[in-house]
Amino acid sequence: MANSKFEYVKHFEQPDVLLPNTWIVVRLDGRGFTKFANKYEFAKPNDRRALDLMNAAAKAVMTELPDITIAYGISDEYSFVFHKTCTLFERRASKIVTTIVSTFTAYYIFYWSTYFPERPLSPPLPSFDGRAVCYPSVQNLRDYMSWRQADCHINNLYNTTFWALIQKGGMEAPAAEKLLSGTLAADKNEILWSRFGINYNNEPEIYKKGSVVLRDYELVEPSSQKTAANEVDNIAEPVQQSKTQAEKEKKLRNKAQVTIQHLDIIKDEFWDRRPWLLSNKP
Ligand code: DGT
Ligand code: MG
Ligand code: MG
Ligand code: MG
Ligand code: MG
Repeated sequence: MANSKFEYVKHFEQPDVLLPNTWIVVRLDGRGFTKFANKYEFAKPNDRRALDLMNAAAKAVMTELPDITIAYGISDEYSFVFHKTCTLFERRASKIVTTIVSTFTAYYIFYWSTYFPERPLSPPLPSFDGRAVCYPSVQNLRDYMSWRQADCHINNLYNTTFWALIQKGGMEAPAAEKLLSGTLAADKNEILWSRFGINYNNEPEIYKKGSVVLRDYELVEPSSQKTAANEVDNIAEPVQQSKTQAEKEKKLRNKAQVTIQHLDIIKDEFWDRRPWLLSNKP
């Protein structure tokens, strides 16, 4: 059948395929959540309900999209990682990003009443922006994940100290800000301990480390994975999986429960114990 005379408009669509053989990270972030958090009176500096809601939405996204290898969330943001061999939507950036962001937003709103039963949502409703970035090496990907977790730590230590000075110390915000300006981590730990008897190490892991969402497979003993390469600064390129290993992993992945944990993802141990996360797939 002849094409309609209108069909030429299709040629205006531009390809947006993400670079092959690279790790894809989709990061979403709440739009205007400073205002949103005030509207719904989120606890400061951390609202456990708000974080649990973010985690519930991320878990739902991971369950619906088995291509996602791992996800990491802090504050109003979440990063979703796709293996470098992933071929979801032919790696078209806009399809991947919009699917993740709309699925996440839909579940955020769906689960809202579970976590905030006494505060019904009213417009403007929560929304999220999203972007996809390609990382060519395991080192780059791990540095990305480390960057987000380091941010979590830096922000949380600052915010915990800042709000202790205000809520427990009766300080005004500008004075607290001035006191903290130029301080190092050790200074903030000292302020928390000497003024408020707070040992930062005992703060909840979810606040200090953020949230890792992953499929719960059998863990590898830490010692059996230790190689000389892991002990130097550079992260070794991971091992190649055989075809049977890859098939076995796929089966496990489809059966595995998605779990949320609050672990150190900067150190090697996390990745060494879960070699399937970064291994080369045939
Ligand atoms: P954006 O992303 O450019 O549209 O603007 P915002 O306002 O979302 O800024 P962003 O994403 O840099 O920072 C996240 C904001 O969300 C930050 O102002 C604090 C707020 N927020 C996130 N989690 C919590 C929480 O647990 N408690 C409170 N009180 N606020 C939170
Ligand atoms: Mg932002
Ligand atoms: Mg935001
Ligand atoms: Mg943010
Ligand atoms: Mg369609």
